[in-house]
Amino acid sequence: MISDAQEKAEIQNFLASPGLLNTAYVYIDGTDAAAEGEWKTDAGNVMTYTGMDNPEPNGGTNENCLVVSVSRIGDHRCTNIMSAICEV
Ligand SMILES: [Ca+2]
Ligand SMILES: [Ca+2]
Repeated sequence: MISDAQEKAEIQNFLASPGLLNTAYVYIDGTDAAAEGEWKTDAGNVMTYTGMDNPEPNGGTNENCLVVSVSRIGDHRCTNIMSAICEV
């Protein structure tokens, strides 16, 4: 879960690292599949910060997974996601 703008920037900087997935969308543990517009982590915790960039979220009930790329956080179709990023 991304907690704030600083963590968002750190993750986007990481994705921009040479040799990494710098054009891909990566799943970051958030979904509004259960209730449209109510973003929760996979563990069920309500997210107070998602870091989404205008015009996201824009997928309604068709896009229920939170993804990050080097330039944007937004909702995305859960079926299109190739990779995930994990916090340890
Ligand atoms: Ca949605
Ligand atoms: Ca979207």
